[in-house]
Amino acid sequence: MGSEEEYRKTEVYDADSIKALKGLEAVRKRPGMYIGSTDTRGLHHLVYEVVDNSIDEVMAGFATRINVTVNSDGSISVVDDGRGIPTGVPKGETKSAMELCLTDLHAGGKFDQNAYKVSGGLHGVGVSVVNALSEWLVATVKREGKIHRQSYKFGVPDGPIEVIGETQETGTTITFLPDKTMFETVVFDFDTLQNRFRNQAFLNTKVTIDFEDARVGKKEVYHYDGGVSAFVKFLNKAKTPLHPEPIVIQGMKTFNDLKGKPVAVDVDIAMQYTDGYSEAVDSFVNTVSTPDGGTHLTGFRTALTKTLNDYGKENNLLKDIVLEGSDTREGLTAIISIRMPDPQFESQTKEKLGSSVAQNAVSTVVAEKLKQYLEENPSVAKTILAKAVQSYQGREAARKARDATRRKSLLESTSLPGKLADCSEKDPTKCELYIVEGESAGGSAKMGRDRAFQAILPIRGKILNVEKARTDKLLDHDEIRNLTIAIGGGIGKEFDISKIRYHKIVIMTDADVDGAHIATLLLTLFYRQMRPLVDEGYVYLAMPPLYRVYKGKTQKYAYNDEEMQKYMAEMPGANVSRYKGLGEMNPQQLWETTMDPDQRMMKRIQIADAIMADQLFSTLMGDDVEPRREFIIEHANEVVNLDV
Ligand code: 0RA
Repeated sequence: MGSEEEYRKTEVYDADSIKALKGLEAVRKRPGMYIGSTDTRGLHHLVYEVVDNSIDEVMAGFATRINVTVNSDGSISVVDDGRGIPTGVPKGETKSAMELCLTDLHAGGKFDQNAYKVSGGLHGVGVSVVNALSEWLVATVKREGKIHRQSYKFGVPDGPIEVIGETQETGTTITFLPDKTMFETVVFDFDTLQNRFRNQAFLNTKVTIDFEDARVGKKEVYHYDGGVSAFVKFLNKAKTPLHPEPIVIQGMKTFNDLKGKPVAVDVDIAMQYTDGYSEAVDSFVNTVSTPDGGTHLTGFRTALTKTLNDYGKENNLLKDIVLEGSDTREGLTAIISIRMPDPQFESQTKEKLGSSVAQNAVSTVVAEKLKQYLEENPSVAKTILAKAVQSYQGREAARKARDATRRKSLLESTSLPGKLADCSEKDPTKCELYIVEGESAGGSAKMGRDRAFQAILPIRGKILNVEKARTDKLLDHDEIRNLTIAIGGGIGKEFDISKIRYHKIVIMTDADVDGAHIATLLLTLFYRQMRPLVDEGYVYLAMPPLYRVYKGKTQKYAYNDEEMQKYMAEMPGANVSRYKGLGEMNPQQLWETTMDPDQRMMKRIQIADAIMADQLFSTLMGDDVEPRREFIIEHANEVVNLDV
C-alpha cells in the first residue's frame, strides 16, 4: 500500500466512469458468470464476498471484529474495525480508491498487497459485483479522523463521497439490498449464513464475528480460540470419537513454486477418528472452502496412508496387509486448513487447489508430525490402526461376497421388484419414480398416476438407518434392495449414475413427524450411498396439500396455513378439512394435488454445503439423542423443509 500523499483529494468524472458503467452492464447481463448462479446460492455469495473482504483485513492483522446483520428490510450490513477503504484518489487514477473498489470490476487487489487475500477465492469477484447486483448500497468508511459515506443505486454512485462526521475509530461498513430482479429469491437463510461465519471463525482464531438476524431477533457470536481442533470437535458433536482429543498437526514449510520462487505454506490440521463409516475431511485455503479438494488434500491423504502403513508395519499392528487410502479415512473427521500467498486453482470456479507447493508442504508436515504423534501416543495409535484394519477387512469381505455372486444375483437380476409399478416410458430423463409411504397411499398413487412416465414404489414404514450400517449389509434389507434395483444405478462406491432409470425421484410421505422421519431416512440413504443423485438435483420431496377448503361445488387445496386462511376469507362460510395423511386422498385427488406436473409443488433437494449436510445427517441419524432433540426442537416448524 502506498503512502497517503499519493492520494489526491479531488475526484474527476470522465471516460473512466463510462468504463465502469460498461462493467456494471456486463455483470447485470450475465450475473451467473460472476457469482456462479442467481439462485439462493448466488444470493448468499454476495454476502460472502463482502465478508471475505473484511476477513482479509483480519488476516492482514488490521481488524479483529466483524459484525454482520440481516436487517428487517432484507438488506445486509457488514461492519469491520479494519483500516477502512482508502478514500483518496490514487496516483494515475481519476476516482477515489473507495469508488474504484465499489465500481471497477478489476480494482480487486490493486490497492492492497495483502499476501493471504481470500477475496480471490471462490467466485472472488470483488465488492463491485455485489454493488452492480444491488438495488442500493451504502459504503461508510471511518478513517483519518472522519466518517466518509458514498451511496449507490444499481452500482452507480448517487454522488461524490461525503464527510458526515468525525471519529477517532477506523473501519468499513457496507450495507446493501440485493436487486430482486436479478435473483430467483432475495431471502437470506439464517442457517446458511451461520454455518459460513462459524466456519470462518473456526479457521481464524483472531476474528470475532457477531451475527444478528433482525428479522427474527436472533443474535450469535463466533470466536474460537481452539481453531481447527475446536472445529473438529464441533463436527463430531453428534458422533462417537475413538480418542478423546483431536490430533493437531501444525507446521510451516517453504518450497519453490514452478517458477522457482520460494512460497511459504502454513499448515494447520486437526483430525479425529469416530466409530462411524463415513469420511468427513474438509479442506480450506486462506479460510476459503475447497469442496473439490486439490493438492493440499492429496498431500494429506498420501502422507496419512504412508505414515499409518509404516507405523503399523514397524509395530506389528498390520501383519502382512497393506492399507488402502480409504481404509485410513473410514470414520475420520478432519479439517485441512492452509495459508499461502497467491493460491492457484484448477478450474474457473476455484473449488479445487492446483498449487503443487501445497502438496509438498502438507505431505511433509503430516508425515513428520503424525509419526511423532503416533510414537508419543501408542494407545491412540493402536486404536487408529485397529479401525483401519477393520475397514480393510470389511472391504475384503465385501469384495469376496461380491465375487461369490451374492451381489450379482441381488443387483444384476433382470427382474424388477414385485412391488414396483413401473412406467412404460424407457427414457430415464422423462421418467419419475414416486417412493410412497404406506401400502394404501401406494395403491392410490398407482391408480392416480400417469403410467406413461410415472412409476410407483410403495415402502413399508421406516427403512433402515444407513448411517449405522456398512454398505455390504444394506442389501440384506428388502426395502433398500427394492429401491436400489428400482433406481438401477447400484449402491455405495459402485453407484453409477449413467445406469439410473429415473431422473426424478420423488419422496412422497405424510406431512407429519413420522413422514418427515421416513423422508430423512431416505435422504440419508441417497446422500450416503447414491450421492450423485443428490448432487445432480434428481431428488425431490412431494408436497401434498395440508387442507381442502370447500363450499358447495367449489373446492381449493391449501399447502400451508396462510393459504388456508386466504381461501377461507375468499369463500366466506366455507368448510375446511385437514388431511392427516396421503391415505385420505382418493386417486383422483392425489393426482390433482401432488402428482400432476402442471399443478403439483415439489421441493428439490439441494446440498449447498457438504459439511452442513454431513453434520445434519449425523445429528438426525446418529447415536446421540441430545443433539437430535435440539435440532428437532429448533427446526420443528420446518420439519418437512429439509433442503439443506
Ligand atoms: C484497499 C486498501 C486498504 C484497505 C482496504 C482496501 C480495505 C478494504 C475493505 C473491504 C472491507 N473492509 C475493508 N477494509 C480495508 C489498505 C489501506 C491502508 O493502507 O491503510
